[in-house]
Amino acid sequence: MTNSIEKAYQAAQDVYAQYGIDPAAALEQLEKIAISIHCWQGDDVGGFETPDSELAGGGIQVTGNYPGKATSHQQLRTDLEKAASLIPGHHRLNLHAIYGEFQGKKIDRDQIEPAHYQGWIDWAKAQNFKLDFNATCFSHPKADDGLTLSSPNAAIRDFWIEHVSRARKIAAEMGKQLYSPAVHNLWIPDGTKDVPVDRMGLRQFLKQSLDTIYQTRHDKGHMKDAVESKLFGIGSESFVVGSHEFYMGYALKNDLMVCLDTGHFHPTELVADKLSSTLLFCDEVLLHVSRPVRWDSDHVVIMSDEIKILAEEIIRSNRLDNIHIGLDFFDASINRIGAWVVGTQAMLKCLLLAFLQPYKQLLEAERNNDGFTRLALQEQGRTLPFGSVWDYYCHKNNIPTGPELITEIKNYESQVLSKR
Ligand code: RNT
Ligand code: ZN
Repeated sequence: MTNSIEKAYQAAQDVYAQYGIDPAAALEQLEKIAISIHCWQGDDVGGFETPDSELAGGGIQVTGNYPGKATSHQQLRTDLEKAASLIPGHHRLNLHAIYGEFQGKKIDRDQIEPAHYQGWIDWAKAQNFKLDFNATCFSHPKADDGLTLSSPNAAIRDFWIEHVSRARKIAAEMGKQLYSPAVHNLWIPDGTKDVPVDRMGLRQFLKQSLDTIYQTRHDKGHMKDAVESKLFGIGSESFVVGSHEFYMGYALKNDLMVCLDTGHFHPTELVADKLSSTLLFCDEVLLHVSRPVRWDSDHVVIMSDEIKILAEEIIRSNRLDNIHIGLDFFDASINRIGAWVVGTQAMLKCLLLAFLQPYKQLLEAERNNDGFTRLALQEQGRTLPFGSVWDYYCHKNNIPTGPELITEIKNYESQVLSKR
């Protein structure tokens, strides 16, 4: 097996050499990219506030009840370690506030402290992970009527302002201790099922709440802020307060990042196409890579055309350091470790595929107005032996490929997950 992977890699190197592409250099570049892996695929966005916390309300939904989900910090960490061992490279872990360690106490969201996340920071240090963080403005009685930071009720708004402010502080503490700024992303579920009367009023409330929250600035060496828009959600079909225009405007005026989630736009819009425009006006951007199937369904990321084009745009922008690649999918209907591994590998594979395109020649053809050569090269790029380079990368990192990878995940299922 080893031998055949190496042989295939050598053959691939010869093919790529015809285009002046060096697969070894592509792998070196890929190795430098850290993906922010979301913890919430491991337990269906439930969190551990109470022993039986589960995703509730909030305009998002997880479907499926495949056995073996993590129900404690220990289980989630063990699962993450397993998943990470099957993903080449060094990556980040993205946590939500509901994953704090509350020691069985009822700590409401407006009471969270850095201490509740120290266990994660220590674990991250030991695992060589950097952390990112999110306030959790859903699955809570004070979010039940669908409005949080935009609620006309001042007490509700204040509660969530306090929560988000604390979450940002926690993110700063994570970044400080781990020597890498934590991205704090804010997504709120606010919206209405039916057509609202006062859109402007709700957006004004949201703006006012954000002004209070972002008045406090943290050291950018410790944390960076992002705000995430949405198009519609379950229960917010007719109107979403935090629309794209709302947050684009807010982020530009207040020096924040926008978070572009691939599931949060009209089905024919491509986030890939938004990246170059956004980067011309914003220093940095956060991506939530997901797979919407007809709606914001958060399916496991695969090598779809959309993500391939996104990866090309990421690389061709020449702004890799300014693009934070986060994953945001959750499927409860299949092995959850498998979902993490397949989804994260798919993102990495799309990036590798992008690094392996004959970019120089493509650009030259485009500049020369040689549409045929551009088209032909684009088509050839699709079938170059990229799989051999990926397999070699995994092999070099002692990660099984092909049927062996599936067996490895199934073994973990029978030895660990099925005993839960
Ligand atoms: C929801 C947003 C948000 C969440 C996570 C759990 O539509 O995409 O990013 O999925 O915060
Ligand atoms: Zn998202």
